[in-house]
Amino acid sequence: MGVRSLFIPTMGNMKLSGTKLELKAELAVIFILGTIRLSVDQVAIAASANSPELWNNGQLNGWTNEIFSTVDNPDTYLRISFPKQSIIMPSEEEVVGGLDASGGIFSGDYLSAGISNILFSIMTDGQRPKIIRLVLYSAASGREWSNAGIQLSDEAGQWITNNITLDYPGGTWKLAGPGATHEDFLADLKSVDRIGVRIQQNGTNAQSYCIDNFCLHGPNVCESIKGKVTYTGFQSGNVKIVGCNKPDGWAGQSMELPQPGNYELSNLPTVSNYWIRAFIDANTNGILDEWEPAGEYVNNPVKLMAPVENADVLLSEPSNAEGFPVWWINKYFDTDMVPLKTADTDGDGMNDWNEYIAGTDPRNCASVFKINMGTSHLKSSIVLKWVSNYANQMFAVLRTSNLMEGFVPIQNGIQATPPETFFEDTTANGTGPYYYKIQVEQ
Ligand SMILES: [Ca+2]
Ligand SMILES: [Ca+2]
Ligand SMILES: [Ca+2]
Ligand SMILES: [Ca+2]
Repeated sequence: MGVRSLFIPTMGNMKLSGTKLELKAELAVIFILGTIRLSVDQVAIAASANSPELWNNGQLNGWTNEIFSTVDNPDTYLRISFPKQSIIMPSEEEVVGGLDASGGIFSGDYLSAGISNILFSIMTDGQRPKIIRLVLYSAASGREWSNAGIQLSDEAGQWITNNITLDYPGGTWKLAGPGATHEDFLADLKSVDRIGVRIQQNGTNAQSYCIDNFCLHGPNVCESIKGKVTYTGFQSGNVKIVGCNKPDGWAGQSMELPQPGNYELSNLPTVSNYWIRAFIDANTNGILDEWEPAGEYVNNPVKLMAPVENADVLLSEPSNAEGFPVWWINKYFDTDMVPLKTADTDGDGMNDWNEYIAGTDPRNCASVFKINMGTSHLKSSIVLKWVSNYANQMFAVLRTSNLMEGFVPIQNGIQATPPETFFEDTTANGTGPYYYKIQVEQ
C-alpha cells in the first residue's frame, strides 16, 4: 500500500521495521476476514446518517486498532494510546469502525444514505501526532482514500470538532496511490467497508489521542435548541429569543414568548454554531434598548450536532451602584436627582428602595403601598385592593385577629393585575377583628 511506502525512507533499522510492517499487514488481513459477516439474508447495507457514535456505554462498539497502539474507552470516548518506545520507528496505526459490512452504521452506501460530511471530536494529551488522517476503504475496489485535514489542539484535554466534507473536487481526499478520479471516489462512496482514523506516533514519547462523537452527517438536517429564560426583575413585555449565527447581534432564527419561560428554537440547520441570547422588549420597538433585560446562554456558542436542551438564559438589566435598575431611575428621576436606598424622596413614609419593590411612585406621596379594604356586596367576605404596577409580581396576604399573636399567611402566589391587585378573603366571616398585611413575594 502506498501509505506504507511513505514511511520506509524514514526507517532507522530497515530489517526490524520491515518485520513489524509485515506483521501488521498479516494482522490486518486476519482482522478483516474475521469480522466481516456476509450472508444472503443480510445484504442491506446500513450506512446511517446522523447517528453519532458517542461511546457513552464504556465499550469500543466495534472500533478497534491494528498493532502498536492500544484502544480503550476510559470515559465515554475512544482513546488510542502509544507506549513509550526506545527507538524511533514508523508506527502507523489505524482505528477503524463499521467493519461489519452487513450491519455497521459506518459501512455501506454513503451516497444513498445522503451522507455529505463526517464529524468527530478529537482531543490530545498536548502532543501532536506525526500524521493523522481520516481514511475510507472500499473492499470492492481495494482503494483507500485519506484526508489529512484534521484539526487538533496543542492544549491537553481540549476537544476540537472536525467537520470533513465528502467533497472530492476541491476537497482534500487523496488516494493512496496514483490515478484517482472523481468517479472513483464516488464509486467507492457507494461501497464503503471501513472508516477509520489513522495516527502515527510522533517521536518516542508515550502519547494518547481521544475521539468522540463520530458521525456520518447528512445534508439539511435540522435540530432544536431548548431552554428556559429566567428574569427576576419587574419589566414586562415579549421575550425575544434568538439563535444567532454570529458572535454578536440578533440576526438568526428567533421566537417570542409573552413572558420568561421555556423556549424551543426548532429547525436550526446542524453543524453550525449558534449564540443563544434573549431580551425583553419592554417598549415594543423590536430592538434591544440598553436598559432592557437581556442575557445569553453561558455556554455559547452551541455547536449544533444533536438536539440541545437546557440552554438556559438568565436575563439581567443595567442598574446603578445601589442596585436601582436604570429603567426605573429613568422613569421617575431627573438627570440631576438619584434615588437612594434609605431616602424617602417624596416623604410618604416609604423609602425609595421599598417604593421600587412595591412598584409605587417614589416622587409622588399619594402613591403608596397600602391596602384599601372593603366588603363584598353580600358582606360575607372582605375585599382587599392595593396598588401594583408590575405584571410579573406575586403577593402573599397575611392575617391575624390579634396583633399580639403575629400574622400568618392565608394566601400565597397572588398574581399581580396592574394597576391594582385584588384579594377576596371569604374566610373572614367570623366576629373579627381582622388585620391584614400584604407581602411582595418577588
Ligand atoms: Ca462520548
Ligand atoms: Ca426595545
Ligand atoms: Ca417615598
Ligand atoms: Ca410614593
